[in-house]
Amino acid sequence: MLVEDLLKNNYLITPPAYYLLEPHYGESFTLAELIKFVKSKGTFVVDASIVEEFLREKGLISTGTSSETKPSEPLELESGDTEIDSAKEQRPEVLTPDLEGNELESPPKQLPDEAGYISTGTPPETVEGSPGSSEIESSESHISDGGSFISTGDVFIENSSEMEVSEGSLASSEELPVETELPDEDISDTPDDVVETASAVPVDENGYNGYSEYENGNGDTRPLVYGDYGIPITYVEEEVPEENGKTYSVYDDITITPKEGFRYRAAEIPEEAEVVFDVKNVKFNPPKAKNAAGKEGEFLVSSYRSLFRSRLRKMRSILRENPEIGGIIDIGKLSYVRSEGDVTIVGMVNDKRETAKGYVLELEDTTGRVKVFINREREDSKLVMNLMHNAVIAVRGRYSGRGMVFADRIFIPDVPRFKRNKPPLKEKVYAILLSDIHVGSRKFCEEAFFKFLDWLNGEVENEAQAELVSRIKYIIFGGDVVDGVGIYPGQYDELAIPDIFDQYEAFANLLKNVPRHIHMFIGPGNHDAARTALPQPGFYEEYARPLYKLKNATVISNPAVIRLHGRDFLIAHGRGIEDVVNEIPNRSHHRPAEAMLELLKLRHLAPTFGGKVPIAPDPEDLLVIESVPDLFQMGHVHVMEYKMYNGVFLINSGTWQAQTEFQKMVNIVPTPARVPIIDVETARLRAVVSFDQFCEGV
Ligand code: D5M
Ligand code: ZN
Ligand code: FE
Repeated sequence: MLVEDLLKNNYLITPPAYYLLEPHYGESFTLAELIKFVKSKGTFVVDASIVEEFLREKGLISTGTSSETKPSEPLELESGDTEIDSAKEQRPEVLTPDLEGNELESPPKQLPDEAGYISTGTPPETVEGSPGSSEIESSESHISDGGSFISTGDVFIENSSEMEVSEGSLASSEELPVETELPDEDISDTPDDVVETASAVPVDENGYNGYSEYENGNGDTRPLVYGDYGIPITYVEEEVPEENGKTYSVYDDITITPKEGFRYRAAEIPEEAEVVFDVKNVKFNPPKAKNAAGKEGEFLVSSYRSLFRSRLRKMRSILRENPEIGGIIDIGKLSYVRSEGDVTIVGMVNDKRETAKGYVLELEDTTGRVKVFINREREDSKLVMNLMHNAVIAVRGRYSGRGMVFADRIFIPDVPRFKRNKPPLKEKVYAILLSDIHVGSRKFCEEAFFKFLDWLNGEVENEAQAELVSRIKYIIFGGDVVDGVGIYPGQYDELAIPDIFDQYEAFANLLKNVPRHIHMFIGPGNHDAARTALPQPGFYEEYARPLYKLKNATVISNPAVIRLHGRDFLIAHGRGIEDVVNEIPNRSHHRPAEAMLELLKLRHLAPTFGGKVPIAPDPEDLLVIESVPDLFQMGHVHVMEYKMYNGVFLINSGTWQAQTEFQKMVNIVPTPARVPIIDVETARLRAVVSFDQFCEGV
């Protein structure tokens, strides 16, 4: 009711906010009051922090609640609410590389022409100008460099400029509902439970059952229903299900087989694939309660404590690989240090604050806490902006004796700059990276996915494409394979398949059409039937059984590391990106590869506790990027982008879901139906094949 009332007024509410507000709704505040308050905050997304403030102002909760639940909220460096930021944000411009110049920026997503879009059917051409395209060695003339885009089906090309689509969505986002005047009747308390009560109206002693008939003017008679307040309302007949009991397809009738005579080189190349890291395979030593009466809370505290220790231990050994970092001293032993000598400490960033002259950090290790000051004049102070809460860093400086270290150096874990020379492969073999398929959503790009399956089955348009398809041996799915149920308020109305079992059935039925010699690796995301907190061990078997039954698929955890022909692919769904966007200035959902780089440099997939991303109290921190991968894939933000950094290829794989109503409101402009193809030997992009012209107006 609260959700619908807000939606009617173009306001959104997050699930945590909903649970905070719901008990008070209709009793202690009115909808109008709430909307007025939210509007005064300049946003239309009702989130937990706004609700807490609102409830505090109304005296419904005591002050201090939020500081208890969010111990590590950024203080002065807080960059404000992401939702508002992204809502106001215009299309991102192409930023120039800010790193050591050995990185590669992918083309801006909405400019296919500049990116070297190859349209098939007409003679293929390569458009130069993809920044850093020289980074990717091209061995073929046309679908060569990292920026190549192959668009299939040129028929659709002329009238399907991506530009128009994105401009359209921008234009609509300019009329954000923030400015909308609220018509009075919208916020009046309408009896919206009328329909339910009407259907349950009992027959009274006069034989009156609340129903009468009315003529709708077309000669069509329908029962007239009186609601609670005697107000006549229209009786809406339930949809009559089709024969099989479903009004939707789960694709069980779709069979695509390889085109006759199509030769798959990949079928002849021996598979070399191994899941080298999977959360499911990690054996934990669960913490022991002191006695049989040990409370759940005791386990939790104890688990988080071991998680913290585990993170510190892992990060410390990563930091130790840096030859610049010498002997590390425990924070608890700082007071024994002779003053004025240099010390190096390693700790978790609990807090960061900007002061007039620089920054103050609070670092914690297992022995204690200390404040660290770094002057703005110091080169390394620039690193502070990009430090996320609960990341682990090393600091070198003088200990003042007053509980403060004056730092001259800050070391982030980072990735060393060296070439990882791997033996060449005898034969070219390719891997496709996908994520965020969202099967079951009305916005799932069904037709584009069918075309993709046709393509995999040899329905290609030229020799270059045939070469690509022929050598595809692996497909990796990085989560959100289905849209799920109950993920966000109002989702039900956007579902084509409202049943989670059927969503997995449908996805598996689609995957049955992937040629058998292609090995698929499928991991979960936040929309999947899986543990919501990170890491996610896999899909709940009960729900995703059809996936487990697929002959040529392996379910992986989120995160996981897959070794393909000796190259390590780190796969994670990517919720950590949300925290990056929240905490680091100038990072946005529109530029996921940049955000991924921040995580890679901090060597953690989701460092922040108590932020947007729930972290499970596992006794070991499995989200630390312990060894440097050759390729790092994430999804989640629905935008394809890639980048190179110190020998690691970072890529966000985009989505197969067109823009949802929710995304429209928060100005998330997806890049659906793109297929990035990775050359396994180099672990770099070989080509991007786009099916997006089949995904318009979904
Ligand atoms: O995420 C799709 C995109 O939507 C991604 O950019 C995150 C964003 N998203 C998802 N949920 C929220 C909420 N509650 N607030 C703000 N932004 C959100 P997906 O996981 O596919 O739904
Ligand atoms: Zn998604
Ligand atoms: Fe997601």
